[in-house]
Amino acid sequence: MSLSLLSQKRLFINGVETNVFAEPDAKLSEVLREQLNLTGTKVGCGEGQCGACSVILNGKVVRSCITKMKRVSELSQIITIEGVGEPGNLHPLQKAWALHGAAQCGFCSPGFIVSAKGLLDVNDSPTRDDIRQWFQKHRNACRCTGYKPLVDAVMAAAEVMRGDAPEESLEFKMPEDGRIWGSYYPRPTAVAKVTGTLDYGADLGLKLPDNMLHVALVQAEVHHANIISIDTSKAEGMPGVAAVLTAADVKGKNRIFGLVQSSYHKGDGWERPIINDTKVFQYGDVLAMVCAETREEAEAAAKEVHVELELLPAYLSAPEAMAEDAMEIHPGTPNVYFTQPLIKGDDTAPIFKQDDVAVVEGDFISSRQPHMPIEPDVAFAFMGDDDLLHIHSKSIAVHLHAFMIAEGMGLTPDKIALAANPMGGTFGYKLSPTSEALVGVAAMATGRPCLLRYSYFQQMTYTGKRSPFYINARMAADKKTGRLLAMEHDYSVDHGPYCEMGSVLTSRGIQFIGAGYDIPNIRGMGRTVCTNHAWGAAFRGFGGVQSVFAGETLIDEMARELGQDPLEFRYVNCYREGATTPTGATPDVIALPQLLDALRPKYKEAKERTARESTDEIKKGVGIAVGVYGAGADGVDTAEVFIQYDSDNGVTLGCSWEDHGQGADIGAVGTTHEALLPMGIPVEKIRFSWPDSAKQPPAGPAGASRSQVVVGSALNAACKAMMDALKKPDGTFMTYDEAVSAEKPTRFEGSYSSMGSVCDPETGLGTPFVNCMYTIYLSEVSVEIATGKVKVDRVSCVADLGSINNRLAVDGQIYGCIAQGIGLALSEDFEDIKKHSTMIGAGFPYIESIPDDMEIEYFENNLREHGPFGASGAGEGPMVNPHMSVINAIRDACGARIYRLPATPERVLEALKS
Ligand code: MCN
Ligand code: FES
Ligand code: FES
Repeated sequence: MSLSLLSQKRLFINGVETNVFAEPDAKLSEVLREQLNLTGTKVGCGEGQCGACSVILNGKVVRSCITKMKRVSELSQIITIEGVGEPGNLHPLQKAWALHGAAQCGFCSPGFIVSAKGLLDVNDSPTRDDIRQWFQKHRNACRCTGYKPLVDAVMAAAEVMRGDAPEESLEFKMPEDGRIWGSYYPRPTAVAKVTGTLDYGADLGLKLPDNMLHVALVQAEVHHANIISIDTSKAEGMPGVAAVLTAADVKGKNRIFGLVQSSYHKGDGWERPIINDTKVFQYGDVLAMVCAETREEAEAAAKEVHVELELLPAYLSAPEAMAEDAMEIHPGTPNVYFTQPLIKGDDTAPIFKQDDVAVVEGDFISSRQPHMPIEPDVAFAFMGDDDLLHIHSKSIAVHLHAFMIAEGMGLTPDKIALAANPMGGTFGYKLSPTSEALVGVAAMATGRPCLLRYSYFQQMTYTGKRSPFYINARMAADKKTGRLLAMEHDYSVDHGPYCEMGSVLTSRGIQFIGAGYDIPNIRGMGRTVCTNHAWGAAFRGFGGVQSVFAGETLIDEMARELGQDPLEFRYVNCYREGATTPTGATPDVIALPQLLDALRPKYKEAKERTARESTDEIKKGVGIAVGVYGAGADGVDTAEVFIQYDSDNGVTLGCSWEDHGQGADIGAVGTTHEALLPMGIPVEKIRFSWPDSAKQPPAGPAGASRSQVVVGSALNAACKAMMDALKKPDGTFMTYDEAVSAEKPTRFEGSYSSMGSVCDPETGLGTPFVNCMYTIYLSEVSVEIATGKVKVDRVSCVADLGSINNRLAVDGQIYGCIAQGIGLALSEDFEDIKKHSTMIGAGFPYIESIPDDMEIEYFENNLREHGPFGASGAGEGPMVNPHMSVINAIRDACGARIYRLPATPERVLEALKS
């Protein structure tokens, strides 16, 4: 047994003298969180790269995850978020954070607020640049907000603290008409987020009883292999070990269902093991799990599990896995397991041969963008006294996940209560089950609560990624009229080894390459390819991002080929009455001409500015990109919810709208408030509840930007049912007590189904989305010609997302998408496991790479027929094209055309040469 040597120190934590007993090498973050219960300090990367764990130590902002206790001297003064302010007594920074929508998922908020306090303690009048430099220096990273709202919040708080603005300027002012729809009402969870009192998964894990076991994974460090043997005997005898589990301990089929529905899909969808039994399919696959009393004991024992493997060839890209001599990764299923053709209009081959036709063509490779939420994956499970297996995780699809994992664990979905914890961002990776089945198996095998926290390395290497598309595409346009005539494409999707959502993703190519433009004739083919790189997961702008890369490059190049202005060429060809989408559908609204009209003056100004400021060393340019994306899942998309009338005449929302951080709380509360306006229920009495598959009916996943539209419509239906039942003859509504006395119901159900049709498997034609989001971005960039380094100077967005429920939420969605789009364009990747398995290594965009100069203009006159109060979605539409405005701006600045993402300095230099 290892000796634990402690040192005792007297510290002043948040002004209170506290005796702390800790090992000299213990991390300050762990002591604060695990010994002193100060869980407001969050741990993200655990490696000094995200600043989530920031505290003030003797007047200096430090990252507590890399601060060892031996460096914390006796009588040190430490300020954590708990010492900054608390609910009911908020610090101006915390008020400003809530008011400016600076807390989306909120996981980074305590660290940022503490860091900002550190700045204001030494500089009470910072400029925006001072603030940006401070956050850069202290490595405060945010994946949700695009940073601008954070700088706004610090500026506003500083003004109040200096006495230059009244304290009330940090309070939301209720609109006079009492409506919050369309307002900047701060989200209901904001106060908990900015005070660090919201418990995320790791915080809840600390609240589990003492008999809780920690799970450590034994994972493959190769990409493809046969499993020969696994020896657990030594690990089983290690201190604190309660169980070492292998595939043999999984009670059911030991597979996670990959949601295969179509007979056109080869393979049955049951390829993904919970614990791998016969083969390793990708780096990180789980070979065994150790459950032990402490995390350290579990990890120590996991190192002693011995695995014998027979290495197989690793196919780390679609072309490699498609090679003729490549073996089947899942024996019996070809590596190309799904194809989706598109046949629209006339045969395209003759059109491309005509003399009066201009043709542009390109080969594109998009990146394996990692999601990089600040909070790494975390889950726990326990057997409940209700005879259910309770699993708490970052699930954004609670009912779907129960269904996907149940059979593999030997259960039926109704025996699982899958709950979504407050979470620190997912951006779609959590549309896949990650650790749910693992903790479920561990709890079933040991009979004890089991907790699994991924390290950031595990987050990077063992969660899904954006699937790279390999696209060849060409477009033809009439040289005289400048009208698009035809398009052809052929693309392969590297979806990693597991098929979940692979076919849906592949269909996105036919739906969105060329979307936004009236292209009458198209021939295309997409295919899904099984490889041994990281499995493909949903990622914001799923398939749209890759499609727009090809589509908006060709559009831009075609404008040049025809000698036309890129904006005007788009204006001529974009959707108008009579146009059809790539899959032959009628656009839900005609939005793009209006957006381009609005952009034109900004574009002209930007062109003049970049021409004026460009030098031989630093070339400046302007890029435009059009984006269209569906709000809702393909075809018929359904949600069920209920509303409970509470005894204080408020309501509790029974909807499983999962909150990644996008704002399910304000989405559901804002929609319900608007729907129940005639009843006049105050917004504070409309209660969001955290999703749990055992407590709420299936509202469907918080994916596909569907929730505002589909779940919002179901909530609206429930509200109508409530008002119909409770309306009195005089037009007023019964109170709860009156309803009970009159034996009226107090629970009201609502459901909604959208009316799309999935694309035909043989022609690709169909109307998969009846409600779409439209955005156009304009970016200005500077390219350093000597190095190939690109800086984004300014971004404007014009957007038609229908009627807007909450402006703070939607502004935040767009700013966040801009930041992720810049990362996608310039730096982010997950190709090389060694290099790309940390935030910095994978090219995470910190504040210095995101411009402060961002503006958004909304157009709300196109009320959506299929959406509550005319709303469309907001989560993903704004993500499909910001990267392309940057890539097109690079081309405009210096002539370098990028065909492979990201546009690293090396690739820009290479493109400049060619
Ligand atoms: N909204 C609105 N008015 C509209 C449309 C939307 O106020 N007309 C608001 C909604 O109320 C909600 C937000 O905008 O607060 C996004 O709504 P919606 O587009 O319906 O998307 P979902 O709620 O279904 O959220 C999922 C979507 C997706 S698919 C990903 S991925 C994503 C995203 O949202 N991941 C996110 N945004 C994210 N934002 C954060 N901070 N973190 C993530 O992981
Ligand atoms: Fe400490 Fe990331 S810097 S958790
Ligand atoms: Fe910053 Fe989510 S709000 S990471």
